[in-house]
Amino acid sequence: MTVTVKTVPTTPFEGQKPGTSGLRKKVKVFAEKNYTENFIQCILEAAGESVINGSLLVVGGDGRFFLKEAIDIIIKMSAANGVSRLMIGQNGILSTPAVSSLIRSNKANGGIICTASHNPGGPDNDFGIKFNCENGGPAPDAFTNKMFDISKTIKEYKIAEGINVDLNVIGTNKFDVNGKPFVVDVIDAVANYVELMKEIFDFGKLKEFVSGSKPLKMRIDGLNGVTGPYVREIFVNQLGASDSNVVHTIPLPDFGNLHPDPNLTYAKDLVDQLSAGDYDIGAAFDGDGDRNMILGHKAFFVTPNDSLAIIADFVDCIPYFKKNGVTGFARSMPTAAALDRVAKAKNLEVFETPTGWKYFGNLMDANRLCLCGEESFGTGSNHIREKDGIWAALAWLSIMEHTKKSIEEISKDFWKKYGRNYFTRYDYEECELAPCNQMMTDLENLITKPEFVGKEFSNGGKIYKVKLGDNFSYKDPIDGSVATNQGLRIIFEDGSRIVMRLSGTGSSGATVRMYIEAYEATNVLEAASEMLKPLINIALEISQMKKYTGRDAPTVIT
Ligand code: VG1
Ligand code: CO
Repeated sequence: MTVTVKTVPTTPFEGQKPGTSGLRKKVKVFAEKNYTENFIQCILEAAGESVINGSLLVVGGDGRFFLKEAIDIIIKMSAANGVSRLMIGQNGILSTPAVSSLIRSNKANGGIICTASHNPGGPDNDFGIKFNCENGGPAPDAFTNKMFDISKTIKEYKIAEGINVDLNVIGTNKFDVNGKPFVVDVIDAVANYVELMKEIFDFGKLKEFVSGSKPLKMRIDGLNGVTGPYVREIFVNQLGASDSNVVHTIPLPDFGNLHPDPNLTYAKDLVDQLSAGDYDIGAAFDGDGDRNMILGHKAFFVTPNDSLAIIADFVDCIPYFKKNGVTGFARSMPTAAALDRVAKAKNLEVFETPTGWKYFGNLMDANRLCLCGEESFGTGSNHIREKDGIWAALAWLSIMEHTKKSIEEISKDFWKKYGRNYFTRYDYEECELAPCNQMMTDLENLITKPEFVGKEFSNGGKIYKVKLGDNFSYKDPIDGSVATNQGLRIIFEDGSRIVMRLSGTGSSGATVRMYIEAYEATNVLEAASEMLKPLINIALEISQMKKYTGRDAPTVIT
């Protein structure tokens, strides 16, 4: 059957600017006439030659509301814009790490991921779309800026309405679009990713550890996001865990009304279950499967900063790193510096990048970086070009198996060895945008004045002396590109830090993130909330948080 291509006139929408990780808006916005079509046209035009003539794109999403509609549009528009072949997960399901892996192992030209990640889903909540490049990683700033530019002048989009694919059925669908072949492969969503995990970790050892003579007390929580099928295949089918070890493993369009963000506030059920003391490890992942939270017995919380640093310390117990060697490490700027101490001990390079996984890609491609993470529950390696939740859980199982110790013991040993970077993050979600912008402007003006350096702040018997105040910018060591305005930093003489930035993943209003970090060489067993209280108070005072946000307290404390 020959399908014809239709050119549809359209007009620009305001604000189709991808943020930290793709474009995220309310479902109702994506569902507006031409809204999604415009954005897909921008992606395909920005990718240009690389996605036409003989090209392959991987397409999938986290199962949230509006996924099927969006994928239908992507199929029809890819065909119309000259893409040769699409590879789509069955039912449209693919986790973000799985897309990254599929792009790499199939040498695809890129991929389109339909997700708003950790943002809630359902008809009244969020949807999102992002483009990943041929290295499997999120499109860099230069690419997303190009997309945004196109979105401001777009006049038409192309669509082949006659193409319909049944995403329930695995198989190959062939079409003829104006005389050119167009193929859609609907594939098993988990197989490729599971194979990759089996190459990275020692599944034989892990199976014995998880389900051998003394089965591990483990609770893996998919939060009704995309990881469910991956969790079942890996932990139950491959590692022999029992059904009761895995929960919330069916991807639901509204995540069963859970907020699919694996932190202490939103993954409350996991925290409660672990608190009761029946499990030795708990792990949860976000909507699209790239974030993770790791808890030990009695809900002992491993901060993502420590998790990254501890994995770095034990990198040799993961076969992948033994085989491929260990190059450098990296963390995003707001992430606490525990990792830096491990890098120093191992005599390896460590990079400090802006927030967002896209900034790790070049370093990985240049083989300068093999392990990295963010304080926002993101951990991963150069096995793909996205952070990877299940990978992090398997890394922790490998460390537990190797050390024969509990998660709490492993963490405390680490602090004894390196000291502890106490860390907390306060999120003020969905505040009014204008006053938050004003707060950032005023704070930047204050902290970048020359006389700010050397100023002393005291609270709760502690005195902090300012060493540096700036707005973080980053020059990519590989391609020299510069990212400015990446967050306000106040760094004190003793290495303690206050960092403030506005989130780039919200779908409306402004979310303020305040990050607080203090290092203690020997006093490592205190409660973080107590240890950091003076610095938190100082941060609230300097920023005048309450005045600008109108909030007495944050929405989420990590
Ligand atoms: C947040 C996190 C950032 C992460 C990003 C995408 O961005 O802080 O570290 O890379 O989300 O993660 P922001 O701009 O809201 O602070 V995901 O799992 O939502 O793709
Ligand atoms: Co995510």
